[in-house]
Amino acid sequence: MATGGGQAAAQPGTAALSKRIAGFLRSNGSRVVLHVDLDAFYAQVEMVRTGSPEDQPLCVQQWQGLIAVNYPARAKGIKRHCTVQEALALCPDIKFVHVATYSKGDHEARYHEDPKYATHKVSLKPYRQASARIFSIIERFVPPAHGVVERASIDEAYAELTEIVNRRIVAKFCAIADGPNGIERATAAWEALEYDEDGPEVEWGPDTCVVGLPDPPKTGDENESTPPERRTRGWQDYQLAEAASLVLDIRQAIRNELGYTCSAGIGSNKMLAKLVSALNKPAKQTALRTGAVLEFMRDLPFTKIRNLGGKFGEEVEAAYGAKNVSDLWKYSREQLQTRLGAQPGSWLYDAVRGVNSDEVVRRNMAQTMMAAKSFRPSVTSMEEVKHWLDVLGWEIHDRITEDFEANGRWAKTLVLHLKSPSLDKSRTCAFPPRHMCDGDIIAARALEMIKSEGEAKALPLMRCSLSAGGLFGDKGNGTIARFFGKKMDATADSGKEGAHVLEGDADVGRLEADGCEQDEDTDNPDNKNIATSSDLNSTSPSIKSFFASKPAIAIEETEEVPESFTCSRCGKSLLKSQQSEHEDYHFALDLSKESRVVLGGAGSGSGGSSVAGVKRKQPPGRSGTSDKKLTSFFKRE
Ligand code: TTP
Ligand code: CA
Ligand code: CA
Repeated sequence: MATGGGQAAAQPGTAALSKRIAGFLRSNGSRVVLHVDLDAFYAQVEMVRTGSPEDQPLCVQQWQGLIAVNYPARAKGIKRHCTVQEALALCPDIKFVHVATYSKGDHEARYHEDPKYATHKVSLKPYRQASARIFSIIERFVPPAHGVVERASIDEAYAELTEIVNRRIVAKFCAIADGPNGIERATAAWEALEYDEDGPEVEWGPDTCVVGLPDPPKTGDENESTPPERRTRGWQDYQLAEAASLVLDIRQAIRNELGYTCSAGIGSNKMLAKLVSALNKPAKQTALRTGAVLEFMRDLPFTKIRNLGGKFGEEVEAAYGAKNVSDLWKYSREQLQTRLGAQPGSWLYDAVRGVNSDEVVRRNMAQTMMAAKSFRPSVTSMEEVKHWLDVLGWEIHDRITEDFEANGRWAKTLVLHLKSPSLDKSRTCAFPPRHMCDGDIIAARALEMIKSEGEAKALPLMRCSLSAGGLFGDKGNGTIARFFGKKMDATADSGKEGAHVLEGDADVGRLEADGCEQDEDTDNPDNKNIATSSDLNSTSPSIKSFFASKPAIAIEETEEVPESFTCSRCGKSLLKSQQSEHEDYHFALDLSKESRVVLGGAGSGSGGSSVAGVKRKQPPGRSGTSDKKLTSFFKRE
């Protein structure tokens, strides 16, 4: 049974005790945030689906590239950028699983024997479905009444755990109140901790790695007592340890119910949780005690911090000749602000001290879905065009049906985009009503639009996409939710990573490099990386309206593209190499929007983010108008 909020026993006097403990934790504790990331995600989905033994090296293949490598294969030296041949040389008994694809006549994606780039189209549906199941488990433990789950990518989530953790602590003491003289005993137990100046002692369990403490003993003896060097003191540690036990439950549920392992980071904000979640991959969880934050960050290259990996990080490096986080400690907030601008300077001052007030945000569902294919070489006959309309039509149908089952909504518009030497144009028509819709009908409508544009102009066709738009109404209580027997949140069961795309959409291309077939983003012909999409959900026509609502989760269908990434904020599909810069852009945008000073996240109510136990009010410089530097970020985009 998932224990989201914890139940206070209904004993007389417990209400007052609950209130007292909750109030104490609010003012003496800190915020607790979780970051979860699945280990070798696509590879695990294929391991479970194919019943592959845990120690069998396995790679997920997309054409000739590897997009996911499981840990046994990594142990043999195989990496994501290896070719199939290189992987075979390193590990002759490696198992390859090609991602599911659509071929002509397929009404849904299948695991084809020998899919070809020229005739098939990648589908990430199995991973979206696995993702939805994982998220529904996390949400069971973090119900919306007391926490927030933010889907950060297809295999990553943040969760605001502060209130849930505090409720669990309250529940623990109130449980003592059961029985004769219960309330006296519960109050005494609480006061013994509350009045202890050093704070409560915390024993870190064997399942949690704690930054700065020795690794847990590997004896596997559950009854063994916690070694003294794995005991600490303090209220923030107490909360983190409580969170660690909850996170262990979540990870075990994912493992037991679905068969997947994941890694997790637990800290006092999103930035820190994410920084530590990959420290002990795979299948481990890591906690960062607030008292250990500065020591942990001291020698960290500052570019590891979110938003400092790209252009902004380069500017900081150029301005200060800094490499590590601690190189930036000697500058005052004002100095950083003078050089970098009021908001970026202030943000940086906080970030290098582990202070970050980003909220965990529940994201809206996508309102548009796109299936796209780029052609290298271009398609030269209408026969071939029809083949692809058929494939794209059935893909859209498959996904829209899946979405209907989960969310009870149906598209209103069908948008066709064509790119040829003489055409770069979108046309829109009504989406076929649900009771008379299938992939052939969608393809036929698309063909009509091409005909009305003029077939000759469409050829040679370089790229073609179909989008289903106007997906309004987040019900979130559809059949998939019922199937799993759980209350699923509307934002989470779309099964996709994202959603609103600003005008952009992704591209598919291909290029042979080093014997490895790769796709190339056609917007970046010089880039050797593969970039494709397939599936973006687009909606908002402008940045403004996009940010007026909470951004939906970006869709991950980076179809045929090992080295692409899809922005979880806006759904744009970009080259991996552009990721940092793109995140800078959102960062800048966020800063300019940040007129509110929201700290502590959902439920913490503490009014300040904290590190090392020191509560901080945000400086006035955090809010305000964008300055020149920010304007330049926007221009870059
Ligand atoms: P990641 O979380 O980056 O990687 P991973 O889950 O495979 O491995 P790790 O244990 O290190 O977290 O990506 C999640 C999935 O996204 C990955 O399994 C496959 C897909 N992906 C791509 O298709 N192309 C890419 O370039 C990357 C980075 C990921
Ligand atoms: Ca992962
Ligand atoms: Ca990830």
